[in-house]
Amino acid sequence: MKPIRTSADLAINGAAPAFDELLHVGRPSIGDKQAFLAYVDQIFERRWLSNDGPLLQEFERRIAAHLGVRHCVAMCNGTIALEIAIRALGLQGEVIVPSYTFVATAHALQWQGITPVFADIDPATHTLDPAAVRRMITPRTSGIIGVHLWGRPAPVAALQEIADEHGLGLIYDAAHAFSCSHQGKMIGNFGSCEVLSFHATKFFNSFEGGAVVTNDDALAGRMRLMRNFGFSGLDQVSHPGTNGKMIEIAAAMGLVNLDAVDAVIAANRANHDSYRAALAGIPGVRLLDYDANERNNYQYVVAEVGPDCPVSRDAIVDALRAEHIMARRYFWPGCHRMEPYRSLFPHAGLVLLATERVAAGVMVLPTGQTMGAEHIAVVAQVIRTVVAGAQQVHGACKD
Ligand code: T4K
Repeated sequence: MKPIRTSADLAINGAAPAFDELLHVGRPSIGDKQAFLAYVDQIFERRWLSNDGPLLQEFERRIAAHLGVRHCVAMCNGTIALEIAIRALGLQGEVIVPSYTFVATAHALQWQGITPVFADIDPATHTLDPAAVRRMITPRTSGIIGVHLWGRPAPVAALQEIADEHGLGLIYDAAHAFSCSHQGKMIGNFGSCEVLSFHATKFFNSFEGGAVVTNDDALAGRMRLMRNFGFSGLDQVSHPGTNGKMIEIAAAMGLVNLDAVDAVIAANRANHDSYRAALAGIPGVRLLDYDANERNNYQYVVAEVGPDCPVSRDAIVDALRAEHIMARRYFWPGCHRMEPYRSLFPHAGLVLLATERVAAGVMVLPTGQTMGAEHIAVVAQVIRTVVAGAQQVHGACKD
């Protein structure tokens, strides 16, 4: 590994990159390959590839048990799971969501002719600000979708209070929050239902996949019908539906990765600790923390570059990428600045001040099973060197 002492050692200034291979945010964490291949043998022997197969059923049972929730309805991905949850709850008109989230949260509404109304976030937590949610309620509002961003819980008690007061549906997008808890209760048990993503880049993956988990028997029943075209018998269709089914090979990957959950958490947690130590003292760069009293998956290493940093977030990200460290600017610039929302609501930014500020300062750094303390020391050293270089320039300008 090249030594990085001064700005001249940085790839952005012409030196060789620190890493030969790209270090990605979202490199999949994977369980035991042999166990997966044994499941593949079973799938081939049974010739049962999809539609409520035995592995799918086992997967759903184990996810529900892991979360302590009555029902897990597994789906082909988290976006379809969101769409089905929204439809099964009968949401319509306007639904309040954060803009500071992956665009799928908003698209799942817009795709179904429902208007996503963006409410601002609390800049300290990056999740919905309940006071902002209240301000966005209109006679057309039918629901709220809270997002447990980065695996950190949305303000569930305050959102439930608002939903009850106004008779609104309440769903959580828990795409980031599998295997996390809030006040000792597993995420998956809040609101009417919660939506999980098992995409390759997630803490826990089934290649692609997702699920809705709920304690509501009737809601679960409706969603099971909806994910399979509404079929309730061989020739019997009793509900409108779509194709949201999870296939057996995905369930197999999920089962294998479920056995690895604690090992992945341990790796992510060690990486998070390494980042905290390595980034300490860099002016204007702050690592978002997890509540040590809760169960966390530590999947996202979120660093905020504040106004007290002498260099911009984008300049740091450019320098990291030149070293082959593929830091991400999740979820910049906010859904409200993406199409179609930018055209539909050109002035949304006026009420999304915290969203805009947070989105402009966040960079997400690589973690997971393929990263270790030695990689993290280099990532931090690049950031430290970029910031120190900018400090020197600022100092020289003042003199
Ligand atoms: N709600 C929230 C809050 C979400 O974050 C998401 C998804 C959803 C809902 C919807 O759930 P799904 O329908 O996806 O189940 C990604 C993912 O596509 C998306 O699943 C995820 N959130 C979002 C945060 O990130 P990209 O465009 O950044 O991912 P992608 O595919 O470019 O992967 C990122 C990097 O990871 C790659 O540059 C390389 C690495 N990678 C990726 C894949 C797929 C690998 O090393 N191996 C791989 O197999 O959006």
